[in-house]
Amino acid sequence: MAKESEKPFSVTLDLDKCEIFGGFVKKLSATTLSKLIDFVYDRDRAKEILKSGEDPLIYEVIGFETPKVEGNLSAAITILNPGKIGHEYYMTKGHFHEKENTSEIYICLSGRGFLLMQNKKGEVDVQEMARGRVIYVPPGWAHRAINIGSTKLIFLAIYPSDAGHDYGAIKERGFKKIVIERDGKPSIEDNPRWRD
Ligand code: PAN
Ligand code: ZN
Repeated sequence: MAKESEKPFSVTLDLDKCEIFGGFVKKLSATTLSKLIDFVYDRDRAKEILKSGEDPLIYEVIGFETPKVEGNLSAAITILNPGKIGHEYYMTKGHFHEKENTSEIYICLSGRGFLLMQNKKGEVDVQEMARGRVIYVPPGWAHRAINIGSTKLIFLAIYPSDAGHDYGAIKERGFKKIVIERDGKPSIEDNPRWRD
């Protein structure tokens, strides 16, 4: 078989089942609560859940990654489960791209959510995620998906293969905003842990 990206290839994205398979597709990561704990707001609650012996699966990423050289693109779906840690909805860690001048496209396939974005100037943007929404993440904007619904939030991300994922800043400071359930509804609020 030819190496990824040396030759054209195709895979299947089942738009009804929201599954991707074939060719170079593989599971790229699985994130359980123990891997997400440094990114959540209510770490005491997260510790309680972990102490009870549970380490729930929060999300999985499945797709193909071509070699990390300029000009290549990769594509992966993220399956983000519904749920909360305390009042905070399940979410991805969120990251800046290591290579600053790289953008990304998110195509939502199923579920309901928000894509929370923030740049280094501290500007924040939130886009709604629902089947059929296509969201552009410009260069320099960190991005985190949040599942505010009761079903899986599934989206396809297409990104430069050499973009790289920088989780450091988000791990340290989080985003300026958190998304929590208040009075039974999603609410975008200031992150009390945020420091300028
Ligand atoms: C996505 C994300 C994926 C998981 O493919 O990597 O949704 O989120 P975290 O990487 O923040 O854990 C993407 O944005 N790629 O660049
Ligand atoms: Zn990204």
